[in-house]
This record gives sequence, structure tokens and C-alpha cells, in this order.
Amino acid sequence: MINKKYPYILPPLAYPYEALEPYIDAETMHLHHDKHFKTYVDNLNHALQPYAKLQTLTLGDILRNPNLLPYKDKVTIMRNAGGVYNHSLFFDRISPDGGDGPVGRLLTNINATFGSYEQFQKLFSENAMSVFGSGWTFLVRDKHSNLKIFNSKNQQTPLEYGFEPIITFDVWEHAYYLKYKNVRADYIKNLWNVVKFA
Ligand code: MN3
Repeated sequence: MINKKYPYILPPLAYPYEALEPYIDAETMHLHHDKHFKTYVDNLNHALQPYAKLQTLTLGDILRNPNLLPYKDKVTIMRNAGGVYNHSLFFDRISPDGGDGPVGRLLTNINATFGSYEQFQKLFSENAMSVFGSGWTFLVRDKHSNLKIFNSKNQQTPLEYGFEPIITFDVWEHAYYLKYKNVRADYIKNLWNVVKFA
């Protein structure tokens, strides 16, 4: 998605809507992907409609260079471009084939940075619990290839800060409220069973 340009198209799920049960239910997947994610795609296309020059940029170009955006529509474009990018990453990195944890060099780097995969999961989950209101938690690489856990508010992306994301947990209430109600901790715990690192 990061290299895509206007007009943006909602990427279909790579697996059936019920494939992540019991961790994420089919109704939540329908609502989250077909309604919430699609709304960001539609609103981004609408916001970019008057700007022929911005239509030639990739989604990554837009998110890394907010200074290129017209003052009048900057907030709207960034918000919706962020929503498109964050959701494309989220749905790409959860899968019925997920849950095995990182391998290879990423695992080595996680162990070196956080002590162990279990300690990384604990710290990442604590960060995801600490998001106040709507937002996201990411594992990112910074410009020096160091791993960091990064929280964002609303639809801010790590790209705006020069980070390259590896995985993300969506902790907006719409991502879990139907099944988990107010118990965000159980949703976060269960997401580890479906997340995939590449
Ligand atoms: Mn969401």
C-alpha cells in the first residue's frame, strides 16, 4: 500500500473473515475492514480529488512529507492517509498463519534489544494498554535500524517520524469492542496468536 497512488482501492482480506476466530470474530472483521478501513480509503480519495499534483505521489510520499500538503486540507489528508496506511499494515500482519513470533535476524535483534521475545511482548502489550483514547502501538526500526516500540494517537503513522514499522496493534475501540467490550487487555493478549512479523 505504501507505494500505491490515487485512486486508492480497499485491499481485500487475504483470508476469510472468520479465519481469525476465536481471537478476532468475523463480525468485527467485517465491520473493521469493510466499514472503518473502507471509509478511510473513500475519504482519502475524496480529499485528494482537487489536487492533481498530490495524486502523482505515493501514499508513503504523502505520509513522510506532510509539508507538501496544502494548508487547508492538510489535517484531513494526513488523517485519512494515516488511516489507510495503518489499517493496511494491521490487516497485512494478522493472519491465521500468524502467532509463531519472529525468526532469523529480527528475532536476534529483538532478543538483543528487549532481552527476549517474551519480554518484548510484555513491554509491547504494556504500551498498547497505555494508549489513552484512540491509537496504535507499533514495533518500528528507526533511522539507525534500532528497534523501538512506538505509540501513535488517532491515525498518526510512524512514517511521519522517520520510522519503518514492522507490526502494529490497532487499539481503537472499534477493533475489539464487539467481542471484548472494555477489556482491551484480553484483546491484546489474543492478538499475539495471529500476528505475523513478515
Ligand atoms: Mn481500526
